[in-house]
Amino acid sequence: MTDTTGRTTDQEQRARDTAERFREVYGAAPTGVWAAPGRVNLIGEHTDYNDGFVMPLALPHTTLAAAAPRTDGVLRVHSGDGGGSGDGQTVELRLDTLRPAPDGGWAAYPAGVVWAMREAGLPIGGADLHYDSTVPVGAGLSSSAALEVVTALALDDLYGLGLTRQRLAQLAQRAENAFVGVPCGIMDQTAAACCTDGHALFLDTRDLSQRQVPFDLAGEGLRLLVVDTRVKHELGDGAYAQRRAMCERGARALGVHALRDVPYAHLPAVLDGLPAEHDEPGDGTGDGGPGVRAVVRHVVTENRRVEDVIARLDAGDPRAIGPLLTAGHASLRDDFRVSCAELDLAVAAAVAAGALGARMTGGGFGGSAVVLVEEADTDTVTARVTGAFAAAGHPAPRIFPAVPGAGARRLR
Ligand code: GAF
Repeated sequence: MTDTTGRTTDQEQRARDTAERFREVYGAAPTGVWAAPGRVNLIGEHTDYNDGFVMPLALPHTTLAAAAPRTDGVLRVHSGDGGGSGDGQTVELRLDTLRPAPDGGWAAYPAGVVWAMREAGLPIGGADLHYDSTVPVGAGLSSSAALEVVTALALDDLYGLGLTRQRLAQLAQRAENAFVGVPCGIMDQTAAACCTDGHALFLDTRDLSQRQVPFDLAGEGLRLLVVDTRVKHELGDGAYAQRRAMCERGARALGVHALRDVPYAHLPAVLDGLPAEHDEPGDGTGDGGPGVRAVVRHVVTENRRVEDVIARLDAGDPRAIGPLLTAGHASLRDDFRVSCAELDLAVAAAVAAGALGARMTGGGFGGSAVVLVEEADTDTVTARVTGAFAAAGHPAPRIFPAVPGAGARRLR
């Protein structure tokens, strides 16, 4: 099988190719080849920095790293640019001079992981790394987390650390927060590290407890489609941080540690009790962001939707999650205000064409939507969404099925 760029999607072949390319770049064979996937989030958006619930699943799209240790305190990283990161140049850094580097380009992600591991006191030396990725960049499918997590897993193996997958995810998040400078939550890195084939991952981001929830759509005659709107999404800009700040302001106003602590049953009374000043938008970033009342409403209802999705899946009724997905989108669009015209159009066109439910996935402001459809309706829904984009004058979206895949692993 080949992807849209004509490259093989067969993991073993890709692992061989990546090892071969490592040898060309660095002049010796790698010690091994590792993989980490991109993800979509089924439900639970902008809850992970509110101690809430999330439910991502891993995509078959992966970032591969071929790696070998070095003894001279040097880190070298090179990307084949398959997935769009890197420019074909080898970046060489000394471990003892690694410093947090906003605007450090793609190499800041692997460098940040090495920095975070060393900062945590782990005995990490130098390494040569070559990457190849099929995770679309800027599509809201967590290419950054895949890059971080595959680096963490490769280093973990190279240096025989034996860290848990969750610990690797935390180190990867630390790299992104403190080194790259993006204030993301723990969802994407945990998805890349901990997802398993055929499952969605239920994660409680407060205590990091996990449950693998069987998600066999094909067996049910269903499909989950990803609609990549091709509107580039960037977490690094101010809007994500602004939403996060508003949530923190809401928690302070309500006297709770995090918005997770607002019980759903008390939500109407809690919202009524907030003074009118909490309807004022944003914090002056000028993006028309939501006020405190709206972000509280989104987070509390979204956590509830995650619980309801799990209950319906546990009851063996996956079709019944459709309306919850669509309700989640409305909340992200109207209350949290992180959607955009293309995402709204993808969701509206899919639902109008008979999809069971649809929502934006990931941070928003572009990126991708997920659409739950009867398998038999796949072509109709795909055509209607594509047609709606053409009619609106938007570039054609890229639509493909999300088959729940495996988390990070060693390939050879
Ligand atoms: C991005 C972030 F990286 C995640 O931590 C999460 O907050 C998500 O946006 C929104 O749910 O993917």
